[in-house]
Formats: sequence, C-alpha cells, structure tokens
Amino acid sequence: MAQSKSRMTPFTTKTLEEALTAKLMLNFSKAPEEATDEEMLKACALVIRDMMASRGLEARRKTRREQKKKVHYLSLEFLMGRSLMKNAYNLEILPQLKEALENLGFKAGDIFEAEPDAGLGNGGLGRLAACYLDSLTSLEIPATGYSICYELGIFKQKIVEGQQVELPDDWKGLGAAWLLPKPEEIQTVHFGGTLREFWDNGHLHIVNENATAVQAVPCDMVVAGYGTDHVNTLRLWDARAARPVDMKLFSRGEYAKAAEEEAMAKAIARVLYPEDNHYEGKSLRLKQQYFFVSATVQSIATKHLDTYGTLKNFHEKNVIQINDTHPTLVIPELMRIFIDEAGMNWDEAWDITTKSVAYTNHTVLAEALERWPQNLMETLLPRIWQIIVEIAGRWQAKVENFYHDPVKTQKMAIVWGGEVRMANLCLAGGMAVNGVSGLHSDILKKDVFKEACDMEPWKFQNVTNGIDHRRWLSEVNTGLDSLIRELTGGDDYLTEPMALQKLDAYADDKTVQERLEAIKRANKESFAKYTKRHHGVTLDPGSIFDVQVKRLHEYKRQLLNVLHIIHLYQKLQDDPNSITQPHTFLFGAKSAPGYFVAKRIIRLINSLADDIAHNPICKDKLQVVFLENYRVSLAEKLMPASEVSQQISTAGKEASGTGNMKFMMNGALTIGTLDGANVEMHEVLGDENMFLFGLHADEVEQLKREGYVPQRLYNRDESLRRCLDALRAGFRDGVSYEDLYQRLLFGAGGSAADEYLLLADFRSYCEAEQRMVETYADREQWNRMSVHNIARSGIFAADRAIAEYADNIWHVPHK
Ligand code: 26W
Repeated sequence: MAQSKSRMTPFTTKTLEEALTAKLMLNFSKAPEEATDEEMLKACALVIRDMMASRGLEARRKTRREQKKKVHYLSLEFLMGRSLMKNAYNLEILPQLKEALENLGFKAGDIFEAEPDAGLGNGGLGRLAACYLDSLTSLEIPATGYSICYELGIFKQKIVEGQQVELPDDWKGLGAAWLLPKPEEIQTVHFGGTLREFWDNGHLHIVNENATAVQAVPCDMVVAGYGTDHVNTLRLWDARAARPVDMKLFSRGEYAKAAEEEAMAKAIARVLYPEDNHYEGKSLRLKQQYFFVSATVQSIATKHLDTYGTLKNFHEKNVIQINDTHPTLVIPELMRIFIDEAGMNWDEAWDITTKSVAYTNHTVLAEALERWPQNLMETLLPRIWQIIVEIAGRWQAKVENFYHDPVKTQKMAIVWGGEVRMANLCLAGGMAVNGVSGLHSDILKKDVFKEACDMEPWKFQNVTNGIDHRRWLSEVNTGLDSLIRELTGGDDYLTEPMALQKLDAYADDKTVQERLEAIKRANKESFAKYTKRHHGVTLDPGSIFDVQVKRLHEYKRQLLNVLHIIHLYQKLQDDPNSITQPHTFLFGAKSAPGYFVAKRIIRLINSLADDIAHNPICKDKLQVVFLENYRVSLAEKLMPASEVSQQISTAGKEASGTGNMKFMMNGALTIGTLDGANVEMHEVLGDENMFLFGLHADEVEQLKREGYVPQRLYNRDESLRRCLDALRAGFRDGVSYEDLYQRLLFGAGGSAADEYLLLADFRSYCEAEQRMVETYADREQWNRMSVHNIARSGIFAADRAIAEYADNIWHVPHK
C-alpha cells in the first residue's frame, strides 16, 4: 500500500477502552455504565485530542528544528462539521473506537450522532478551508489555519409553515471538547484612539494612543492527517476585554463603562455573519476582520522572531494565504509590524510583505465585493488607514505610469469615492492571485481583474478547487469504499486519488454495475430511514433521488429547478402516464436571513412540495422534499444516496462549486451548465457522461449585451408560460408567488427582468432532465456512466489542489 508504515503505535481496542474509562472517571467521576452519550462523546474527544496533541508537539519541534517554511491559511470561515469520526479515521483507529464503544455498552453510531457540527462557516468557501486543512496535514505541510472562535456558528434552520426561521447555533457546549485554550499565547489588538507622531534619532515614530484594547485568546483545534504522524492546528481566536471588569470603577460610578468594554470585546467573537456572497459594510464585521488578522499576524511574527531573531527573512519562512478578501488587512498589518515595531523602512517592509501574501478570489458577483467606508476604517483603525493611504498612493503612481489612462487609474484604485476596495488592495499587496476553476480564473484575467493582469500577468494563476475525498467518499460511503478497494487492489486511492481511474476498466462489467447499483440502493434506503426518523418524511428508495443542495441564491437557480418541477407536475395532470419512473426532488438550502427573494424561494419549494404531496395523481410518481437545516453532517448522509446532482447556475457566476465534486465521487450524474468546475468535469467525462445544458458564459454575456427580453420567451413558449402563471396562481396553501413572477418577467427593485436567465435556459434544461430520465431507465447505461464518474473524480481531490498551491504559489515541499 502507498501509505508509509512508520506510524506511531495507535490505540488497540483494549487500550482505547481503558483510556475512555479513565477519562470518564477523571472528568465526570463516572463509570462507563453510568455515563451518558454526551459524556462519552466528550471522553472520546479528550482521548483523541491528547493523542493528537502529543503528535503536534513533535511536529512543531521538527518544523522548528528543520527551519521549514510554514503556510498560514487565513479564513473567516472553517466549516469543519463533526470531528470524532474524522479524527479516528485519519488516525486509523476508527474500527477500534467503534468496538471499544460497543464493548463499553454504547452504540457507536449514537455517539457520533451526538456530536454537533462545528458550523463556523456559511458554505463553499468555509467547507473548502476545512477540506484544505485535511490535505495540508496529510501532505505533511507545516500549516496553521486561523479564524474566529465564534460562539454561535451558522444558524440552525427551522421550517415553520413553509418558511425559514433562524435559531442560534450554540455549538460549543459539546463541541468545545476539541478546543485547547492557549492563554500563554494571548495577543492584544487595538481599536480606535488617536495617532501621535514624533521624531526620535532621525526616525519618525507613530503611536496609537487611547485605543481600546481587546485580548485575543487562541483556542486550538488539532487536525490529524491521514497516513502520517503529522498534525496541524486550526487556531480559533476568542475575544475578551483586555482588563477584567474592575469593581473599583463600579464604586466610582464607572462600572457601566467597564462593562461596556467587556461587552464590545465579547461581541467580536459572538456570531458568524450569515451572509454568503453578499457584502454589507457593518462595523462589527470590520472589527472581526481586524481582530483576527492582527492577532494572527502578531502570533506568526512572535514565533518567527523566537526562531530566527529577525523579521528580515519573514517571507522565506512564511507564506500567508488569504481566503477571499475577508483577511485583506494582513497586508497593512504586516506593514505596521515591520515598520512600527521592527523599525524597517517602507521599501523593505513592502518587499517582504508582497513576497509573503497570496490571495484567492472566490466570487465574481459584484455584490460580494468588499468595499469598506473610508470613515469607518479611519476611526476604527487609524494607523492601518494611514498605511492603506500610502499603499494606495504608490499603487496609483505605478498604474498611472504604466497606463497613462485615468479610466484605468480609477478602476484599479484602492481608495476611491470614500471607499477602500479590498480586492484591489490584494492585487497590489499580493504575490499571487488565483481563481478556483479554469473558467473562473479566465474571467478574473480577462474581465474582473483585466487591468491588473495586463500590468502584472505573472501574479495570476488558477487552482481548481478540490475536496477531502477521504471524508466525502471513503468515510461516508463505506459500501463504495469497499468496492473500490476490491477493484483497485487496495487502499492506494486514499493517498493517490488518481488511482480511482483504475475503475474505468470495470465500467462495462455487468457484475460491477450491479454491485454499484446495490450499494446506491442501500444508501438510499438508509437515507430514507434517516429522513423518516429525523425529518418525519417518507421517501421512496425506488424513485430517482434528484438533489440540489447548496446555499440559496438567485444565481444558483433553485427557481429554475422549481419551474421544471412545475412543468412535470402540469404534464402529469394532463396525462397521468407521463411519468413512468418515480422521481423525488430533494432540496437543502439556507438563505441569508435578510435575503428576501431567497426566502421566498424556500417558501415556494415548500408550497409546491405540499401541493404535490396532497395530489393523488402524484402518488408514487412525483415528490418534492425540502430538507431542513442542510449542513455538513447532513451532506455526509445525502451524498452517498444521491443519483442526480443539480449544478445549474447561470454560466459565469459559480466560481467553482465543490458540492458538484462530492456528488460525482459518490457516483451521482450531473445535470449542469458549463460553469465553474463543471467545465473541468466535462473535460474528463465528455458529453456522454453528464447532462449538459444551457448557455455558455460568453453567450450569457452576449445575450445581456444585445438586450435580453424574457417576455418574448414567455409569449412564445406555451409550457413555460403555464409554469410561470402557476407562480401567480399559487398552490394549495393559497400563497401567491406573484412577486417571483414579476421579477422574472419585468424585474424589480433595480434588478433586471430575469437577471439570471432562467427563461433563456428553461427549454434546454427540460430537455436535459428528459435525457436524464430516459437514461435512468437504461440501468446498464446509467451504471456505466456512474462508474466513469467515480473513476474520473480523482482530479477533484483536495490533495491535488493543495499540491498545486504548494508547488506553484507557496513553494513548499510536500509528500
Ligand atoms: C462579505 C460577504 C461574503 C461572504 C462570503 C462574500 C463572499 C463570500 C464567499 C466568497 C462566498 C463563497 O463561499 N464562494 C464560494 O466559494 C467556493 C469555494 O471556492 C466556490 O466553490 C463557490 O463557487 C463560491 O460561490
């Protein structure tokens, strides 16, 4: 097998039982037979955490001894999900742990289920960061992830009368067992105050006076790699007031003031902002960004100084990757530390900074671009503002000198019209800029960042996203994992994902096809059991499981999926024999709490689901289900059971998508547009192994330029018209969706009619669904396609993506 066998001795079932029993005793003074599932879960976490922590010590020593370059991955989101099963899997003690739990009188499955998701992220960007941590560690790259230790993760979604209601996600009660607070590494972050400048010894000094100090307390989550003893850390910063509430202040009548400071500090780490792909200039959000950036940079610089005694070689030993623009303030913060604290001059500080930072862009949506009001920046972060102004001025001079074109100067400006444009600051201060799929990177180069790319083309790269295939295939789909091991002759694929390609040879093998079908069927049945028990929904495992799960966004076009379902429903009413193959449409999606249209679409899905459920014509033919509270742990159950993957965004809008990869790896077939990583899926699969439809990115642009008039399509296409009219009429619950109808045909609130071209792609989408259903009837053909999908999904492993970052951007060695 590929993996190294130089592993530290792992636990046996017996030693695990002993360790768990001892932990229960120590923490709860209970014997195993007295302990609750929750207590046992904590004991498991503590035992595994100890094991990883001792490996961490060794890994850190080695990094220091060998003076290795370190990767620092900064992200405001890490959507980690559950850790127990994952860590046990990576440590290769999962079977032993399950056995130990059973021997101690517990149901292993119940213990795993008791763990809350660490939902410290919204969607794609946050889950990507979590997958990347796994690969960084498995590839033995010394790396640390940094984020905020949010008290409340992404809200829990309840559906009440068809509508989304948000509840707080207080995950830390049980989730904190994985966290190791490091009070000895506290950092202090300053906000507000005023600047005082003075000359001393020929040097201009700048001090920030009367600032509010907030303490950043590291809470470390250790991450184990697979097939290695290496471990890395996810450092989550918690916030608290720099001085505790002082009772003397109370007697002086200033108690409230002291408490205020405490509250302001605490507020920083209170919640994860639930907006995904939509920017709002909230001052608390800017506080969060600077808080986590400043604490992180200080912590990196302190450790670097400890080892090397100077910051002059900082860029040789550190690389900072910033996940979208949210951590952009690392650029001015590094400058501040190099200049104000290490006494460097501007040019030297700039040279080191611009060799240390790389930026990944994750979206081209205009409404997601961060532009902070200059006033806010100035009052909240006076010194940082000063540095930004200097960077902006120098950048502008460079641009003017290159282009001599005021239009380009304006477009590329960092400070303009009273705003600080974070993406432009990244272009100026970063050594590399990358998109997350081939198409997306091309759009960045040719459109969004064209001027910067023409000026500094060497900075622009692509790294197509990838997923942790050990979690998303091997761990969650044990049936498929066994089949793969058997057919590929072992577990090589776990560390060499391209080994999946060996499966291609079995695509025409009848027995393999049948076994694959049986595995899918068993997964569908266990998913149906789960939804019955936890959602009170009865699913038919004999029907097609046709799935769209992702954040709710107009550009992702859940509404197009709905229009097609309405179309099927109407056909069924005309002709009860029009559906021969039972079809279940599953949706899962959280909407940003303030995103009105997205919430209406959730309600629409539920209205339609209810109507269909009550219509006897649909019985055993058509079902629509909205799965409440879609999250990592639900995705883990759903992916193995899915047969059709809906990836139907307007071409040019979805930067990559990563759900698409999870479905593919689990053998689902994709209905999709040529958008994001679907393009690369198509490159490896060909037309014959997926169901493509719709306008291409350039056609979308062209149609918009020429003037797109959706009413024409409405007038011309009768079945489309009927579907849209059904929105107005509403469903069994009496709710009308006139507003959505209006948006599609006439536009509303400043947005164009059918902004995301649903009507333009409707025909083509219906035809793709039709092709899919026909193919489904041909079991042999379907299973053959499914084998090809799994076989060719290796390229979408995060290990490949991380190896590319390591080789082309970070220049660090890896396994
Ligand atoms: C400031 C508000 C905000 C919040 C989150 C703006 C933008 C974001 C993220 C960048 C949105 C996001 O998650 N983007 C997704 O990133 C994934 C990982 O690269 C891609 O696969 C998805 O296509 C992209 O939508």
